[in-house]
Amino acid sequence: MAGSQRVFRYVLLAVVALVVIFFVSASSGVGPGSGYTQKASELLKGQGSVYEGSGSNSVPAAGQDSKAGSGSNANPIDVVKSVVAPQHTAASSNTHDTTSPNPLSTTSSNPPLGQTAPGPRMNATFVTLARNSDVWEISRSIRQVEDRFNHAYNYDWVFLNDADFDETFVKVTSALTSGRTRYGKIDSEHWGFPDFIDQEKARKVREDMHERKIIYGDSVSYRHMCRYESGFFFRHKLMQEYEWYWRVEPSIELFCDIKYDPFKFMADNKKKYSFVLSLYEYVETIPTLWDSVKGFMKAHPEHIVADNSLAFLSDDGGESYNHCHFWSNFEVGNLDWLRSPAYVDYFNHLDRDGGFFYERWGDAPVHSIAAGLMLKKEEIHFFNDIAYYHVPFTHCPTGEQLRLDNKCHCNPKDNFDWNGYSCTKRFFEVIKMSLPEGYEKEQ
Ligand SMILES: Nc1nc2c(ncn2[C@@H]2O[C@H](COP(=O)(O)OP(=O)(O)O)[C@@H](O)[C@H]2O)c(=O)[nH]1
Ligand SMILES: [Mg+2]
Repeated sequence: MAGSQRVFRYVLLAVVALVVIFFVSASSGVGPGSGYTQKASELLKGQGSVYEGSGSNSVPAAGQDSKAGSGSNANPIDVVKSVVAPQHTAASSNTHDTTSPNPLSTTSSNPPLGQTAPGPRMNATFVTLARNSDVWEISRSIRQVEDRFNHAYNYDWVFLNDADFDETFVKVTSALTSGRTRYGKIDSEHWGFPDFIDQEKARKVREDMHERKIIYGDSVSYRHMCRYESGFFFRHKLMQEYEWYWRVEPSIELFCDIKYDPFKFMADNKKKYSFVLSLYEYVETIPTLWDSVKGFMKAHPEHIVADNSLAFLSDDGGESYNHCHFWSNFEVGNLDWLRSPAYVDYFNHLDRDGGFFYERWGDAPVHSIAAGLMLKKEEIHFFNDIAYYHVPFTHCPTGEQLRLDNKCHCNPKDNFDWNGYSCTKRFFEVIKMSLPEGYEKEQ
């Protein structure tokens, strides 16, 4: 008992001694330890400036010169601040004006928003056919195209309409685009019934298709749109100066970064037409299209190229159409090809047969058949790395590494390519290319 009392007295004495030493050193401005206490209080002050967003030690915003802040000791404090930043309390978290750049962040190979990619640009433009009422749907598409690609390339964007674009459409779309925007009105001769069309016959067709519930079957404007996209958009005055186009429709999505220039890719690799999705056309809308095509092939055998991809379009050497087509709401293509005598003869032949109005021929099979017959196989390109959605189909690139490298956010299970209703597998067979690794898992 006496032993433990002695131990207690020693402990008490030690505590008293420590308290005395502490008071002596804390009350003195000089002497050992003062440097540490000063630094500690400065650090606290520094933290205060992060939390309160005020004071001479406030941190420069990201991108600004950190030397523009306070004194010469600003930088070491900045580092400490950024390290302590995760300890912010809820009450202080809404003062971000002094938040320092994250020292752990890494730079990406994709140019950050607002920075342009080096290198030459092609003579190319985006092109969109739209109504004023499409403004918010096309805005969504533009934002995606800009974020995923064009913020770094700043290509022009041509908007075409059968009516005048209104102020809102122009204001909103030009604010969203990084390149030059141009707005064109379509000539009435390119958007309307040609004089050789029997209006009464066309009206009866629409009534009949309405009754049979064929999608857009009763629509006049949809037919004008399909005919315009088939035969005229590339001849519009605003489009004349370009060699390449990329078609963009309202409400599409792009799921991956595009870290190179697809226009330049097309030019460098001698491509003329491209696609991301392919499928079978709704046969009720094109019952006599292939008859018209056969008539064209007979009238203009000089336009049919030797090394074509007829096998993509027909299973019997051209006797009948298998209804495979590239989905034309996405296209990157060559305008000079569309303006060539071969394509214009083809369009004129089809137009004369009247199927844009007596049936409901879509521009997708019209473009696809032209590409299949009048381009060499190797001039058609499948962009596996451009991930795309237009209701109701998704092209999500096959190949996990590709998706990770390009920051894709599509679910590979949604990929349509290897589905039985897609014609993309057939395209691979025709061009004798092996299917991308991992395709079996997506079937
Ligand atoms: N100016 C104009 N554009 C149209 C008209 N109808 C369709 N479009 C555009 O033509 C493209 C195809 O039309 P959309 O409604 O997307 O057809 P879908 O994709 O086949 O269902 C889109 O870019 C539309 O904005 C129209 O009457 N006038
Ligand atoms: Mg559409």
